[in-house]
Amino acid sequence: MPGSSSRARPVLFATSNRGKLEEAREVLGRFGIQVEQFDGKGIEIQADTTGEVAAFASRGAARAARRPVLVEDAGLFVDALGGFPGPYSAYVFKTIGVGGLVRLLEGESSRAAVFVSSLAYCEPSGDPTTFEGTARGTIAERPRGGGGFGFDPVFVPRGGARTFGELTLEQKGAVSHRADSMKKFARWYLSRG
Ligand code: ITT
Repeated sequence: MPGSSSRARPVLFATSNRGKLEEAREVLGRFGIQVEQFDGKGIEIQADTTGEVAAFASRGAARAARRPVLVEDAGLFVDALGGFPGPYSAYVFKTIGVGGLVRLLEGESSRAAVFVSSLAYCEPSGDPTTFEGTARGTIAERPRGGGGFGFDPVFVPRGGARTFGELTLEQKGAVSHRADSMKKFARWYLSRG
């Protein structure tokens, strides 16, 4: 239950992405879990799944921090592109950007896509536990909204009309892939006592 319990010590979140950090704080804060940024995500391997990338990085980050850490690897999987960019989303965003992704979909009849968030929790001498969250939706014809980060201006979550970029932090936190994985983590974390 959100707010029913809390841990005194903040959880470290190893990320360099301010948007992810704000979203993690908003969602985990509802559970009474405080989040502190750790600037050392460590090695990001190349792998077919975001889960493998997050799990591997979390081991290195936990050992570097000497404290339990969270690492998230997220990606946008577009159906018409065979799941591309998926685990390569950060690279694709940096290179061709939102406009490039929209151009890749010109003439495609399907604009369906899914955002996946793989969140790995690891203690310095332990093995990672991974939580996965998803958000299904479609890629908009053109970018809309200045909120969020990354591909937010072109992702319309299922059941809505506005892009993630047009939503507030709280609105995105009600439906996003990151909120989904973070809530799964929070329930597990608090249930451990
Ligand atoms: P860290 O590795 O430091 O956490 P990052 O931005 O590099 O930050 P990822 O490696 O997980 O994060 O890359 C995921 C990319 O996918 C990210 O850069 C965005 O372009 C995109 N992405 C992931 N989640 C997103 C979201 O909620 N909204 C928009 N774009 C997102």
